[in-house]
Amino acid sequence: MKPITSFVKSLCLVCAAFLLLVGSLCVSVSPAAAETFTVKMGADNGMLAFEPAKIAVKPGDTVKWVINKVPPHNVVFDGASIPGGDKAVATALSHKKLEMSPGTSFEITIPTDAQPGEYSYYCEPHRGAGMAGKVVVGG
Ligand SMILES: [Cu+2]
Repeated sequence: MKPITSFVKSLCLVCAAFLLLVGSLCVSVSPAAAETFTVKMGADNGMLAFEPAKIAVKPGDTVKWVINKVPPHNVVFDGASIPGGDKAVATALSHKKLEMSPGTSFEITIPTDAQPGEYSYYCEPHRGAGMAGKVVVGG
């Protein structure tokens, strides 16, 4: 009986080691969790600007725009200023509604199939004042 018992014991050890290995592989292979980036609308010093004006994201990440100073603001992408030039994509990324109250926020998730490149946007009422930003989508 003894040899069988030790065989079972070593089999259990092999199983445990295998499970540990599989577990650690799963952890290292899983993709990085999607992140949320916050962009203030209206700089702290009252300038008509997005802060930060340029952010780097990955497909699946979310951008959260928050009204900070000198509202109203909105976020408009147009077909001519995004990779691929697809108007429907630009419209889906935009938040055309003017937001008035400091603290109000809205979020836009970058589609997982978004083309990499620079997505330029602007604030409609303050476009003339140069209130514009960029979301740079990495591959
Ligand atoms: Cu604005």
